[in-house]
This record gives sequence, C-alpha cells and structure tokens, in this order.
Amino acid sequence: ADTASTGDMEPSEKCGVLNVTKITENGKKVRKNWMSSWTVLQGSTLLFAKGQTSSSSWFGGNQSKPEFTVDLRGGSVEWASKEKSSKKHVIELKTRQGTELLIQSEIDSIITDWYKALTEAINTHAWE
Ligand code: I3S
Repeated sequence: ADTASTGDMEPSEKCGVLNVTKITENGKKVRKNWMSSWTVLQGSTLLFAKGQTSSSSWFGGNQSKPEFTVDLRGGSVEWASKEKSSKKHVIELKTRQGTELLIQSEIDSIITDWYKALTEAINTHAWE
C-alpha cells in the first residue's frame, strides 16, 4: 500500500539527472539524440545541462553554462505514447514555441515526481 507519502510541501526548485532528447524544434521534427542531462526546474523554467551529473559541479564548477532552457508557460506534459519512444517512463513535453522534448528515467518514482512537478509548474505559471 502506498501510505508513506513524504512530500507534504512541494519545493519551488527541483533537480536531478534525466535522459532527454528533443524531437521537434520550432515546429520542425529533429533527429533524436538521447543524452543524460542534469536537469533543473526553477519556477516556470526548465534547464538542461548536458553531461552534468552532479549538482556541486553544475552550480560552482567550470562547466556551468546551461545547455538548453525551456519556458514552460503555456506548455503541456503528458505520458508519451509507444510510438514516440520504445523506452519506459517517458514524458512528452511540448512548449508554446513548438519545441517537443522527451524526458525519461529508468526509475519509475523519479519520473513520476518529475511529471507531477512539471504539471504543477505549468499550472502555476499558466497565466503569467
Ligand atoms: O524514434 P526512433 O527514430 O526510433 O528513435 C530511436 C533513434 O533515435 C535511435 O538512434 P538512431 O536511429 O539515430 O541511431 C536511438 O538510439 C533510439 O534510442 C531512439 O529510440 P527510442 O525508442 O529509444 O526513443
């Protein structure tokens, strides 16, 4: 039974390592390129830093340049269909600007938490 819920307060910032690929950019299909990325959700901004796997190096270190930033306002998230990826636990994120990303983790609980956090961020910042 799922009784031991820990998250009573949702933090405004969330970070962790996820697998990510763009599939569409400005409305045009692009070739998949899955990569492991240090991922930060801060307010309505989702930020990916390619190849970063530790928070300490990302914030303080030499390769601190964000690789890619997504504006979540007006975007949407849903679980990706099997046609979008053969991988398990894949989120499809669409932005208002016409960029589509797939976000994945092998770990069920991690991707479920991200799904909740992204949905919440989109809902919270929808009308800004
Ligand atoms: O949707 P696709 O084209 O089947 O995606 C797969 C390919 O991008 C593949 O790379 P290349 O065909 O460019 O070598 C990737 O290695 C796969 O991971 C992609 O599919 P999944 O189902 O893993 O998202």
